[in-house]
Amino acid sequence: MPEITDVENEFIREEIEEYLEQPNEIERAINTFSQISSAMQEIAAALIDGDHHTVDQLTSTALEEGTDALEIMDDGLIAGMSIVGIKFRENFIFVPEVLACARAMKAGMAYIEPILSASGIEPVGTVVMGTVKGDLHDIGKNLCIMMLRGAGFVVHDLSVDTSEDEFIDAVEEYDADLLGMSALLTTTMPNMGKTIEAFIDADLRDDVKIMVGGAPVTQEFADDMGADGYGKDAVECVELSKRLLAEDDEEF
Ligand code: B12
Repeated sequence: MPEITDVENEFIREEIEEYLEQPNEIERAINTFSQISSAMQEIAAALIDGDHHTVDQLTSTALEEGTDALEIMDDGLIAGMSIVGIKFRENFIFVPEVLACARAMKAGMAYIEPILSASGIEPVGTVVMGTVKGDLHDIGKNLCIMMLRGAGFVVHDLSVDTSEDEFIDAVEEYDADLLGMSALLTTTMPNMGKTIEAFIDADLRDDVKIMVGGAPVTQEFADDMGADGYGKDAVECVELSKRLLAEDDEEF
């Protein structure tokens, strides 16, 4: 089992020691950061520090040196954001600090997105994606979109705070095969179910496969609200989209 001393980056070691209190979260953080390269630890540290200039520069350098875009996304950016999430939850930092971290995440993603999107594959399906009404979190949704585009899907991004009608109109306008909804707040999660009901009321439920995700969403919640699928991260989002599309083809 790795120890805190196995985490090479001093800033990250201090963050874990100072801000993480739950034993399972400490263990997970030590496990993650002891296994990732020093360059990725530096990106994560700059993200946790909310330093978008450094994230920008380190991401660009890592790509020039041949680091895989997915490795930077998972080991640098998402790993860093997991510490930010815990500090925010425990009130060690507040909205302005989290916004600085989100800005740093976007600075890194600006390099990653074109790489993941430039697969040049024939479009495999059309997806409409949005964060549900009342919810302004878009980082996870944007990661899913990036990965979906990289896998050859055409994605129409409805951004955040998306109403039921906006989802319905977009699915009809783009003749989408799939609808993906994201929610990060327990208070906005029910809006996914309400949107599904709106599709039923509009007699459009059978025209589109609906998938849901976001940190508080679970498979059980997805089943209860009548979604066709749930994915825990962006990689699962792509796998799920392919699976739902294949099921759709079998049905017709
Ligand atoms: C960044 C952040 C913010 C930023 C958002 C910036 C932005 N542009 O997105 C700001 C500062 C604006 C913010 C505001 C608020 N936030 Co906030 N925020 C976060 C934080 C720290 C990180 C979220 C994040 O980006 N995670 C990283 C991404 C990569 O992960 P992800 O979103 O889960 O996405 C992945 C998967 O879930 C999945 N996925 C996501 N969507 C989808 C969709 C589909 C279809 C599929 C298949 C998969 C999938 O794939 C993604 C990639 O792997 C979380 C903490 C946390 N642990 O989640 C709190 C958190 C979500 N926020 C919280 C709160 C309370 C708020 C505020 C109410 C705070 C306030 N008092 O104002 C406001 C609400 C604003 C609003 N109306 O939406 C709480 C929610 C608590 C709850 N029980 O609901 C959290 C959990 C923090 C906490 N523990 O207190 N926040």
